[in-house]
Amino acid sequence: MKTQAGNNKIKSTQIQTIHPAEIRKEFPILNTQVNGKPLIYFDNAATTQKPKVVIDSITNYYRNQNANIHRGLHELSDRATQQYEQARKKTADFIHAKEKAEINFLRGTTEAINLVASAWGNQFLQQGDEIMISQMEHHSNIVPWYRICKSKGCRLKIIPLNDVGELNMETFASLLNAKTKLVSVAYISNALGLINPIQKIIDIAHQAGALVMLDAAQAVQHTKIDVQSLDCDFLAFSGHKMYAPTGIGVLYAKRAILESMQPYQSGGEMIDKVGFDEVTYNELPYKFEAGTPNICGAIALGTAIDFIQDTGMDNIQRYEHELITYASDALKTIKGLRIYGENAKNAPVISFNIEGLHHYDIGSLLNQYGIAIRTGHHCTQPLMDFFGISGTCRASFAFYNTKEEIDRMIQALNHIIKMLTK
Ligand code: 7TS
Repeated sequence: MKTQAGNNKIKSTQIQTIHPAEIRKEFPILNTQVNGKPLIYFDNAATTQKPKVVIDSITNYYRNQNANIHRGLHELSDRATQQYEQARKKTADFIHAKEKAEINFLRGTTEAINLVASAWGNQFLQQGDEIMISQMEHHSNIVPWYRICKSKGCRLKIIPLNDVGELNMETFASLLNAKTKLVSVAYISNALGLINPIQKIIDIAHQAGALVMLDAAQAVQHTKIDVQSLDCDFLAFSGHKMYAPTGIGVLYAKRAILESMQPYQSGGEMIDKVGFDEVTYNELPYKFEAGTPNICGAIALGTAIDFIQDTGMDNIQRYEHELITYASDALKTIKGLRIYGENAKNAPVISFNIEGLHHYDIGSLLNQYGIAIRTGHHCTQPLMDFFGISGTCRASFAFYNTKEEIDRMIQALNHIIKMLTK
């Protein structure tokens, strides 16, 4: 596939279908052998593989461009600064933020949620206030809220799930009241692949006077996001789950909210003037980027965004929906296999267990076939408690995966079942 990094005019309408064979050529790691078998990588919800353009962007940065940003008068520093700020603009456009000052480059989703819980929470929460999250959240969207609620004397309220594991929206509405200051939920569940009705959540929460934070760690790589039309107040995501390197992530927030917030960490680029008696802070977005940031990571995130845009999010979504439907139908042919939290519109993430077998054994044995899935609680222990299990097998797909790979997983699972139930 020919990628045209930086060409924003290449849109999904120009490529009608995903050709996995072509896409796969862009991801060198997919040629790797594992245990003497070709790698089948179904752990994309944990982290995605990186295309050549992203790898090249990293190499090129350190070979030709490395310099610290915003602080050098010399040419190299100027170039690095321009590229870093260009990546911020690409990121703003990618989620349709009003302006690039609303994009804060951080390490990832976890850091972004911690920033909001800590900086916003410490400043604006009062004793007796309430924060609402859901039963299906990743620990990164539980623990920061748990901690700030403990320290401020606030109440952490939980949106319960219905029988199949979806958010119970009626109960959600009834739990809101004037004390609810913020609702923080996953756009897409990392353990189940369920897509939450976030527009409804935002609208209902706003009517009750609460702010809304979206954990979009599992959404940005699978669906178009428009923060202005959603009207969410905060949104967090990680570069490494969308074909960019680890160590770079984003906190989006509305300008007025960011301006009202005190800084999170201090030092470096976040200052305006420093004296021993008084310190003033830099303007947005530098106010929340203390110290030398991950310059190369941000630039590579910009390249990953180009790669996604060139492929077309509509095409990615259509193809990934084909994959998840195919996988779900195929898994259901296996006797004793239970899928958790499935509905017709799931993102390409599927969690299952097989009666009488432990998820850990299934995962270890699939590894012998060169197949990488994730097993365990997926950092969602309260969700596992809801289902009364210790964990699941989770297969999560990206648009470089194929139906043939899914067939090979099904064959392997059938072998494993035969072997373990002899
Ligand atoms: N929120 C969700 C919904 C996630 O899926 C993850 C990571 C995080 C937050 C944290 O992201 P980080 O980049 O800051 O670590 N989820 C997973 C997973 O499902 N398997 O490994 C990591």
